[in-house]
Amino acid sequence: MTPLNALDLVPAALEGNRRALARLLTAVEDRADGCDQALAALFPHTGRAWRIGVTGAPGTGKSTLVTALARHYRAEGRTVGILAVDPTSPFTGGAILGDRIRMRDLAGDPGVFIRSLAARGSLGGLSTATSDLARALDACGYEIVLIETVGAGQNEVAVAAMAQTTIVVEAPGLGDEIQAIKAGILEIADVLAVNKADHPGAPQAVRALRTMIETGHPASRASLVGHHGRLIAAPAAETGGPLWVPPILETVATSGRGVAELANAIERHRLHLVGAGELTAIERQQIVLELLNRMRDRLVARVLSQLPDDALSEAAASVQFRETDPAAAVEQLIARAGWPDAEAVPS
Ligand SMILES: Nc1nc2c(ncn2[C@@H]2O[C@H](COP(=O)(O)OP(=O)(O)O)[C@@H](O)[C@H]2O)c(=O)[nH]1
Ligand SMILES: [Mg+2]
Repeated sequence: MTPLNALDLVPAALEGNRRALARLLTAVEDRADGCDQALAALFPHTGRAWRIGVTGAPGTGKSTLVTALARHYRAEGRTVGILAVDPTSPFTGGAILGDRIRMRDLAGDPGVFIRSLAARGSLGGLSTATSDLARALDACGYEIVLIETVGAGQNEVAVAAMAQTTIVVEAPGLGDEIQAIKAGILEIADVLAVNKADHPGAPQAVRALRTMIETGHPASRASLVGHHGRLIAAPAAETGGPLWVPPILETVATSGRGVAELANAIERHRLHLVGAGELTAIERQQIVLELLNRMRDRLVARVLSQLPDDALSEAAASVQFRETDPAAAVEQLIARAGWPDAEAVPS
């Protein structure tokens, strides 16, 4: 039953057929035949979902928090799509029993669609696949799309580039609280969740984060002003609207404590973006990044398709033995692929 064209699955998926959607997502992830046409057919139906990225170090409780948020939104009657970009995701089955039980009722809920992506595809493509899948869920009527990624390396930046609200999850008891906060992660946080707030180290983690926000957040550098003893953001020069200072919320994902407040912070952030007129600009910026990403993926695939299978490892060997430098090796690969004017390709 495999040789169906992905495009053939679109009408049923749009009508809410979960099996069709599941197969469609697999086809998209596998870049199967008809996948681009299917995505093109889905595209006019997108733009309604609110995409929430959830990122942070392994073990901070992202998957549990995503489950708790999904349950919260379901109680409000909203439909939820979940994308877990995490090979160790309990959504994939690698969970301990308690976590699996917590997720089981979600998995049986027709208003929830859960998909985990293997972080395979070493030649990039993961963020493209993720945004394609998020769009498919959006098109098929899921009002909230939660995207979980492990905050290790490029992932957290990629998730921020496809989410409208990015939650950075921290947890006490993972060693040095601040060490878990990598450079740049605060810049992408719209909301900070200190999860495992049942742990005695939670207040300390909150304090550490607050200090980092107050000293390091772009908003504070630009224009935080004292107001009734609290720091508030002065109007941003570019937009004329108020700057958003990421709130810090304590949560216990396993019990649901603080989850309503977290959802409330997400909603306030959404209203902020809409109210400040920033949504359009942010979306434009995200699309620019997406187009660049897709262009890179396409060009790399095109060059590789015009080279013999071992060309890349040959080039790597030549770099390894100091016969060629990496930049020159790339120029040679591009030229060997018969690229019209290899020299003109900017490095
Ligand atoms: N005590 C406590 N444990 C939690 C909490 N949230 C998650 N956990 C546990 O922490 C472990 C890792 O959670 P998981 O959601 O898989 O973390 P992830 O790697 O960030 O996705 C699991 O055993 C959870 O049950 C919490 O708020 N309090
Ligand atoms: Mg996880």
